Amino acid sequence: MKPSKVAREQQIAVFGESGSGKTVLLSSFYGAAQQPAFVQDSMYKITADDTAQRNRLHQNFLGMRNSGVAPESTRFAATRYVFSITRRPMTGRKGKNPAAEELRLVWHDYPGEWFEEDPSTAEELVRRGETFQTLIGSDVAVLLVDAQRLVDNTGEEERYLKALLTNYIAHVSKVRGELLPDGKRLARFPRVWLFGLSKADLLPEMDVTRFRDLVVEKAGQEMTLLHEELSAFVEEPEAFSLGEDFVLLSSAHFEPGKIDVDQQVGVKLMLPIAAMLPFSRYVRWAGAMRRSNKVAKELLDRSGPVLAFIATKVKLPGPLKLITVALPFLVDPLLDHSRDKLEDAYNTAKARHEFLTAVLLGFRLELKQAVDDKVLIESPK
Ligand SMILES: Nc1nc2c(ncn2[C@@H]2O[C@H](COP(=O)(O)OP(=O)(O)OP(=O)(O)O)[C@@H](O)[C@H]2O)c(=O)[nH]1
Ligand SMILES: [Mg+2]
Repeated sequence: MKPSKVAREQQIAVFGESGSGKTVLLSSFYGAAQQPAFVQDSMYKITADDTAQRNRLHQNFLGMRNSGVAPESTRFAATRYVFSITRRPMTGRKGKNPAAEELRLVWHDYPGEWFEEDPSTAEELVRRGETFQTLIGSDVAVLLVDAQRLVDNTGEEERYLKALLTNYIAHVSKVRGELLPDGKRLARFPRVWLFGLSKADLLPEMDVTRFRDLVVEKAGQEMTLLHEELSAFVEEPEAFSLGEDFVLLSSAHFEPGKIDVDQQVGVKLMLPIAAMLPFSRYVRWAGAMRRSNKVAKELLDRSGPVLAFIATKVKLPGPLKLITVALPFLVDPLLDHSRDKLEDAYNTAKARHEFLTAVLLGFRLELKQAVDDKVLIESPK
């Protein structure tokens, strides 16, 4: 049995001030996936469902690569991008309904301006609330920290970091009034919030541990406040993490007049982060809750089908009788096994052309690799 369509759709929301690199990140993510090198190596292809978006993203990417021109600022335009991740057509293989194996990624690009300027009218305030509402389906949110601003504030990084987080806090608190007028909390809300260092190429010495230490040291208090502000949206706020996961992101290497899009850091991780990173945590959180708990059920509905699917497919040894029915006996099929075992399972799935299994296991392996490469910190909790 394959995970349902809902379980195969993952959403990610990216927050960052104007100019922090959101559009370039999205364009690089998409453009790189259209490059021959990616297309040849990869089992899957990534396509933007909407034709206009598809063309715009690809154009942005080509403009950077060929002419050294970055895309224009996208003021006030909150946009939702939908990508299909599908099996690449392989010669000699037929049958199989490809749609049944598709994964979808929804990427929410949240306007940076909104963190900096108050809404000028009541309608504008409502619109911001509504846009925020569309993000609620996301499992993961990334808050960008702009390396350029850190460079500009060398030696007094706290000035930028405190101001940035204070902006996020103020914004979120306003939106909450709009979104939860009666104060009722949500079962469904992004529960995993990562910090991403955008333009990481500007700070080549900075590995992800140093990035985390910098944010915690310089803006720890604001981080706690933001945690309180955001976790107040959700039912069962103990199933919520902010500031436990960190990632380095660089969309390209920027030089005067030239943009080298082949030099990326972390961009490819956006898909595994959206599609895999939250699941193991959901299982752990759900396991700590009462069996009848509504949120536990919600968390397992999100993660269970995908993990159970992998577990049954890869036949990893060990106590793998899984999920949904037996909350106290939950086992995470991915974390409890060594990398070698996962790699074996991945290679087997690949050799057997088990597309979805191979892709999902591949995501897990990419995350592990990124942790080893000091590009990603994944919360141990
Ligand atoms: N060095 C470096 N510069 C970058 C990178 N990504 C973006 N930039 C620079 O940052 C500028 C702004 O990036 P955008 O992606 O347009 O910023 P944005 O977050 O979409 O901004 P708004 O649309 O105004 O919200 C770009 O024009 C580039 O000059 C990166 O990975 N490395
Ligand atoms: Mg933009």
